[in-house]
Amino acid sequence: MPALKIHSAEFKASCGTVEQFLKPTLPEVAIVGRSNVGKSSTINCLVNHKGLAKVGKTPGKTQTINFFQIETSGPRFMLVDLPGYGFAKVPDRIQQLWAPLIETFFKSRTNLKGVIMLVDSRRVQDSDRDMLAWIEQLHIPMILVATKADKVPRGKRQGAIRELQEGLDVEGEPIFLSAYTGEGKHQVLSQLRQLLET
Ligand SMILES: Nc1nc2c(ncn2[C@@H]2O[C@H](COP(=O)(O)OP(=O)(O)OP(=O)(O)O)[C@@H](O)[C@H]2O)c(=O)[nH]1
Ligand SMILES: [Mg+2]
Repeated sequence: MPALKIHSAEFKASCGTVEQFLKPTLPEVAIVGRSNVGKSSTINCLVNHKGLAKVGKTPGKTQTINFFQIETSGPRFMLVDLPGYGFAKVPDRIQQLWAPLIETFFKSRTNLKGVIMLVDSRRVQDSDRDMLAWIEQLHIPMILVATKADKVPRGKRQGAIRELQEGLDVEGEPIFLSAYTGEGKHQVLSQLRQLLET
């Protein structure tokens, strides 16, 4: 399937509580993954807009649920940047605020078409496997993406794929994406189109 063409992206809302969630009017796709895995960078890469989602050197940069409205060659939709989970350096106090927020998001968004699940192409952790299993259990369609692909040389790709499959307990191959070089972007946009058109 040809890739989705993105025409524009616009920040709509930043929500720190469930009450602030936007009315579910458009189809939605959420970006999920550990803190610092590259969620915000991936959004900027997919929509060709460098400063749109705020990127951070330290984990825990995104602490609210951020909605971006995306105009495309196909359907208009909402791309949703979630706070990351499972990074030891983020204080428990903050993680305890995020977990219910993310859980309510998944359970209440009737218009959620799917999630783009991000894992670091160099290492998976138990929290990744838990999150993936939970999304599957909720029957939410998923695009699995391995981020920071520029850090894994071609010669090490097969090994990295096997490690990811074993660590996450999945059979399919993740799409290797680099927000820096754009590798894998076309594939993600193609799967995104499929997700939105089904
Ligand atoms: N090498 C490399 N670094 C990346 C890539 N994508 C993101 N990064 C870096 O990883 C760090 C985290 O990126 P973010 O996009 O803020 O990650 P996040 O998942 O949104 O993080 P939180 O909001 O804290 O959950 C930043 O220093 C980015 O520059 C990539 O494709 N390649
Ligand atoms: Mg972020």
